[in-house]
Amino acid sequence: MRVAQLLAIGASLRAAAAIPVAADEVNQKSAQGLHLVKLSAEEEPTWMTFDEEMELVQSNTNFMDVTHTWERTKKLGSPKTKTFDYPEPSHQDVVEPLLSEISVENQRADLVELTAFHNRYYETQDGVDAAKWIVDRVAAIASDAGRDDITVTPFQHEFRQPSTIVKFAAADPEGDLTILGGHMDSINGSNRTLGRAPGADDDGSGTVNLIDIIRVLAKSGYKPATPLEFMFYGGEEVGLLGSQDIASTYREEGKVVKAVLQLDMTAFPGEVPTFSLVTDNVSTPLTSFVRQLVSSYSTLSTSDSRCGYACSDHASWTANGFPAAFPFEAQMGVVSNKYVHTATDTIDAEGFSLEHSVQFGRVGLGFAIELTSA
Ligand SMILES: *[C@@H]1O[C@H](CO)[C@@H](O)[C@H](O)[C@H]1NC(C)=O
Ligand SMILES: *[C@@H]1O[C@H](CO)[C@@H](O)[C@H](O)[C@H]1NC(C)=O
Ligand SMILES: CC(=O)N[C@H]1CO[C@H](CO)[C@@H](O)[C@@H]1O
Repeated sequence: MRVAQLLAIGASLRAAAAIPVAADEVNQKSAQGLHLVKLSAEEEPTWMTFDEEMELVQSNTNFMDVTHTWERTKKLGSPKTKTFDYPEPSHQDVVEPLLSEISVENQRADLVELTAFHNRYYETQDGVDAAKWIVDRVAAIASDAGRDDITVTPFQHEFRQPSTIVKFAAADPEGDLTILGGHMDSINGSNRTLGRAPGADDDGSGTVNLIDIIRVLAKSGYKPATPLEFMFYGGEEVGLLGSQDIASTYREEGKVVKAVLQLDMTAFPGEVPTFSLVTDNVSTPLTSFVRQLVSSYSTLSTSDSRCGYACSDHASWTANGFPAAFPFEAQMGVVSNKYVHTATDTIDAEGFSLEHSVQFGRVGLGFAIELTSA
């Protein structure tokens, strides 16, 4: 995740961004190693070298790298945003007995293994191995639970690190889709390829929330009435690459997605813990629904945050017309995890709390069950 902070570099690059991108330009320029980078919802994207793009990462400037999605989404035109009614939480009888199964111990065990990879950068072997670790871990969970109705599939991109998609087969396979996701890559802001980037909070925390929710659902024998998918995105830190590719693909395929939950950084609460809900570039009805889930299934109160353009993968879904919500570990701008994108974003970092993160697992479990139960 990247914190919204438009510093000087962002502003200077914006000025050059006015010329519309021509059709052949994308192939030509990307063959020369340039990247097409979008810095706001309104403006045309601009071409940059990879080093220039990475200066954006270092200065905490939000962007989407649209090199491989610009032409595709342009062909699709403006997305037709479909609206959905989200019912009040009403499956407490199913959710509540499972809440205590969402556990600090399981999340810690997974996180110890996940953060042991030197980094999870989108173009390193470690980044590829970490994606494989997720596939293997979830496949083992499904197999231990005797669940051949749960499938685990790598989603290959234009870069080395695949995303992973986990699908629970539904009683009604044609039903509208519910998605929970987070990014599995990490980055060391100053030494991207070789530097240590444990990414415990960003976004090991969201990643192990998802694995834990899958584990609890699988073990409990829960079978969704409507389709349920979990996504572990690759390449988020370098411009939301994995989630853009998947969200564009789902739009191309005409999939109907009724809800997307993004979990990116859930373990750094600050002194007064809250469950903070991002209110910009999200679906307002879905966010209201998540607010109800927080009061039903967590012990925290909510606060609101604004996160700006393209700060995490929910923005890829929003840009493609799909309703997304993004709860965050703390109020943005009030509390910030200063270890993010460094070698010290570890489980042992001062202020890191899996007890806090578990609250997001509980709400995520409620989200999955409430939206996919008959
Ligand atoms: C990047 O990290 C590696 C591994 O720790 C180290 O050997 C290398 O010198 C670092 N490079 C820079 C430019 O700091
Ligand atoms: C990046 O990685 C190097 C080598 O592991 C480490 O020394 C350095 O502190 C890291 N950079 C940050 C910003 O943590
Ligand atoms: C696509 C979109 O809605 N982008 C908006 C996200 O939120 C910021 C404000 O925080 C706006 O400036 C963007 O236009």
